[in-house]
Amino acid sequence: MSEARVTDETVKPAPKALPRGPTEGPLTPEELQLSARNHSMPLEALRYDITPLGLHYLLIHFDIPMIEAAHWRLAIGGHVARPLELTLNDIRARPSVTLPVTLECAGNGRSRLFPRPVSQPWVTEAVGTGLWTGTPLAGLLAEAGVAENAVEIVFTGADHGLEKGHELDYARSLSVAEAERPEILLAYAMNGQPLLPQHGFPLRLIVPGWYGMASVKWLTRIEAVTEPFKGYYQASNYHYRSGPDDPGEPVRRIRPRALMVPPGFPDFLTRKRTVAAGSCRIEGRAWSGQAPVERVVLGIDGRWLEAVLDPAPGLFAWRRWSCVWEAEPGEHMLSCRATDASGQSQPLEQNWNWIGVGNNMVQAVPVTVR
Ligand SMILES: Nc1nc2c(c(=O)[nH]1)N[C@H]1C(S)=C(S)[C@@H](COP(=O)(O)O)O[C@H]1N2
Ligand SMILES: [Mo]
Repeated sequence: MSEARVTDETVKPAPKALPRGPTEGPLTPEELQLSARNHSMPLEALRYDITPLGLHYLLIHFDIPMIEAAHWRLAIGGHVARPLELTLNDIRARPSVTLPVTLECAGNGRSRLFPRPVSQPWVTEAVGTGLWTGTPLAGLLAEAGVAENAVEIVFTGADHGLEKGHELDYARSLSVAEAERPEILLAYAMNGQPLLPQHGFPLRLIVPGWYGMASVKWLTRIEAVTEPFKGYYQASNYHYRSGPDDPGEPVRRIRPRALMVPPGFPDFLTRKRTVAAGSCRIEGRAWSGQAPVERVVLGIDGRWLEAVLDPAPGLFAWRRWSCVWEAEPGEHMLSCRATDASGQSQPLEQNWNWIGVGNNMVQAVPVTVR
């Protein structure tokens, strides 16, 4: 057998170095590589209350770890009275809860920012609603006995890699009070099936209401700590920063957003929509991690119509909305805008920040009516 040879034809250097900060330039090869690995939810899947397996978005920083359930253990330790080591069967034998939860990546909307922070270049569809089954974290924390002086609980995944020169495991923390909220799950099933490898098999955290980074996948360790956790994804990444030197505010709960099922049919390359003239029902979903969505309006060339909201399938899941549009021939711009019970609404202009998180600017969908 001849030895494989690496030649100039097979390996080409990247055309230029990755820009260090936001860019006004075209998409880089690194962004293309990330977006091919981490897919979004095709917007036509907004038709489902529960996103079918395989259509939910994915965000994986490093590699998907391959874990065999038989050899896997969850360690619960640190400042606890009774450290635990549990098998998947131990966790499955505990009280279980099934909850529809809308997850959204904090970077959703990033590629619509100008200048564009160079990272996973989401457009608007890094969202999905899973029906998650697991055991409430609070029960296990009570069993382990979190020490009085513990301030946070740290969750560590089995995946490992480099970020800006730091070598690390993916890990995030929650304050003890937040971790004890009853809806926080250690989930082993999604839509009635064991977790798929890419969604965190065999066990992941689900933190309803928070942007996706909090819901640590491939969990291996849960630790009570007496000092605030300073891990990269907690202390350095996931902050709303105005520039590289601004420490910023941590990213937590999901800001309100409404999206529509793209009306009519698309052009293959541009995705531009064509709709038949006449009564056209526009529908979509709206969610917020801060308070229930109370209102959605559909914008037609800057004129706003009130949409009808269906009941939400759960406290932490998106709501369907719909509205009838009398479509007249010509070129139109449709948009939709959600407002939640805390009074927060979506901005009409970009929500710019250094790493491109929390950009919930309203969606704009150009449509040709004929
Ligand atoms: N261990 C681990 N957990 C993780 C991540 C990761 O890369 N590693 N990505 C986080 C981010 S940023 C998001 S948005 C969600 C995505 O979850 P999903 O891929 O199941 O949709 O997982 C979170 N949990
Ligand atoms: Mo994310």
